Amino acid sequence: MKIDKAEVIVTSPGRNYVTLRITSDTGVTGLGDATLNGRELSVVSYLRDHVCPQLIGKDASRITDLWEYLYKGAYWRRGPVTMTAIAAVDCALWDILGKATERPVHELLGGAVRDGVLVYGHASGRTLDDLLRDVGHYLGAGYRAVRVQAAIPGLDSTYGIHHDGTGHTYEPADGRYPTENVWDTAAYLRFAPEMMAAVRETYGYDFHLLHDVHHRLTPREAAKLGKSLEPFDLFWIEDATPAEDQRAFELVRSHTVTPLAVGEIFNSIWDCHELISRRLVDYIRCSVSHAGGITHLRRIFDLAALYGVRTGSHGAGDLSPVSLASALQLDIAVPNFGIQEYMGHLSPAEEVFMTHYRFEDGYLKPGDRPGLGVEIDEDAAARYPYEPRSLPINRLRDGTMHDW
Ligand code: GCO
Ligand code: MG
Repeated sequence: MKIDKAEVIVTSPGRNYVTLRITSDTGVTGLGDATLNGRELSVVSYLRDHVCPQLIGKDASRITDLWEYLYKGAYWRRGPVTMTAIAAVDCALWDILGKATERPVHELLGGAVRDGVLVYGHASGRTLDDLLRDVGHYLGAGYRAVRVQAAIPGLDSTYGIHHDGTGHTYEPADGRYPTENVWDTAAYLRFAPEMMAAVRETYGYDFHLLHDVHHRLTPREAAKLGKSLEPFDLFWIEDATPAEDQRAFELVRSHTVTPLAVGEIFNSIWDCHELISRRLVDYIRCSVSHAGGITHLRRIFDLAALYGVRTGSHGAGDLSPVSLASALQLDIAVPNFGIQEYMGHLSPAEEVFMTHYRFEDGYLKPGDRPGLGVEIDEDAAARYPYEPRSLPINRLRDGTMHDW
């Protein structure tokens, strides 16, 4: 079974998504998500100009060899653009193999080891009352795990708060410059325990509570946050410090037992092997579409399993339904699974991507369609052309650029 075609589809149904579609000479198609939020077109070029031409004529079922061919063959290893492109090829090839053998991908990975994938939803609010209402909405809908974020009193805007009640926090397509937010660590550190106390006082402890710090603290500040949140029994705090400094976690770890999660900006096992093998984190959160696809993410998860670190794949709405379908195939098949982020997708993404996973009682079920279980409608995709958007930036009150 040889690769006959490799095409890149760019579309913006609610937000921008880049999809790689590979077709075999036997007429089987496979999809891979190649979306890199805010830098989408760089991956489009990497694929169209460099990778797609090299795929033609290759054996579609030699997935690991093609992974190595693209990783070692480029000479320039790792990095988000390269690894997102390789991930898209990898997922598309798993999709083809699944369809060609009439098996869902998780069966090719060894089969399901659980009945459903525990997911967390995103609750947020401009005020504590709004946040509490939103948490109630998720619990009422059957979620067993909820991430909470609220606007910090005294700041004009805080990243991660819904604009429109959809659960999504995307940037409006209003020009080439990113939105600028102002950040104040002291105000945040005072507010975070108050927010968690309000959530636990209102809804109790019988669900998992998560929080994302978006890389904004120093190790000492992160340690202080972790300690102050211990009474509220969090499932994790995510991205407490800038993620590229793996040693930073030593200090955080030695001062708090609040579980730590990191990984959404990592793109290879080399970014996290020290964190994992030294047990400095509890959850590794790389995404299937930014960390080299199912083949490479499985290596990261297997390494994590050796050290008792569990998985918590990134699943924000800026990753397409193809990414979520791919993540679920892996989540259901790895023994050390922890949790999967689930934001869902903005309308009209459902016109473009036909998915078969379903939410039931706090879990996502990947379904048993052959392959990844997701298709794209190219005519629908063409109705939603690409719109340039940037992620926001963060400055301190005096104008200094701050960590994201
Ligand atoms: C998350 C992420 C998002 C990111 C986004 C960047 O945990 O869902 O932190 O909030 O900002 O995925 O592209
Ligand atoms: Mg995050």
